[in-house]
Amino acid sequence: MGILDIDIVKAYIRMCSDGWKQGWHERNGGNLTYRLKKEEVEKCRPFFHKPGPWVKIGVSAKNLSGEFFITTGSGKFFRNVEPDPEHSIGIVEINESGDSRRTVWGLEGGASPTSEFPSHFLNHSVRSEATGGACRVIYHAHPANLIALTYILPLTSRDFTRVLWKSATECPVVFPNGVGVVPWMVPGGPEIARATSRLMREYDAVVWAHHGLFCSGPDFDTTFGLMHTIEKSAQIYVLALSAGQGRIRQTITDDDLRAIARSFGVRLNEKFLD
Ligand code: 2HA
Ligand code: ZN
Repeated sequence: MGILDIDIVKAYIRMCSDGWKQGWHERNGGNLTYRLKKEEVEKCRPFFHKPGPWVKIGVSAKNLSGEFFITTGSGKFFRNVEPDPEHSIGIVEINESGDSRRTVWGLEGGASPTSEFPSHFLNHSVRSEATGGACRVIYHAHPANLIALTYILPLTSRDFTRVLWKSATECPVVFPNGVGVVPWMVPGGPEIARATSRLMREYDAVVWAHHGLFCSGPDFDTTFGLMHTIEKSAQIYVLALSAGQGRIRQTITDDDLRAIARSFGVRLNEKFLD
């Protein structure tokens, strides 16, 4: 029995492999963090090593003080997570003031947590607050069709939400609040982290223009499913535009969206409906 036999660690690794198989993680593209439950920390603790030094995150969140996260490593490849977890992922602990982290397992060979750790951290903070502590997963990927849309649609939450809701019938049920859109920004620092987390207060998915998508959720299935659903919807829209040479003959109407919401018992974000 080792740490790699613990269910939550196995589930984390499986999600990395699933994302790789979807083609969303070229080279070192994308990153995944999971906020461990107390009982999961206790299961993993016997395998922790002497903690590394405290390192400032660059942003802070009081509500994450003392939490533990599984994280992918900076510069590490999703493709390598399953064959080489010890070098590709790790577990970090957050300090009392919620502004520093230290490695307690993995990230061997001197690796650091993902370069997008500031964005993951602030997103965990706001999503945890917005969901009464239910949110545990933040997932960033580079799905090609969704990224392609950021070259042809206006970069607004309204434009993206409406196109995605109307490109696959289940979409309004899966993300009834819609999606946020962050304009192009330099990745990897506190600025894009703050811009993303402001939108994550309202949406559980946020597009990064010309870059990728951030999704949040309570567990791996829901969060992976959200990424998958949004990318599939984007793919259908791209296929329809391509096959129709830019002309959409018919689509799901706003009244159709309202009918789906009524039937499935979800509340759609009204500001996106005409
Ligand atoms: O880790 O995806 O946004 C590589 C990235 C940065
Ligand atoms: Zn990225």
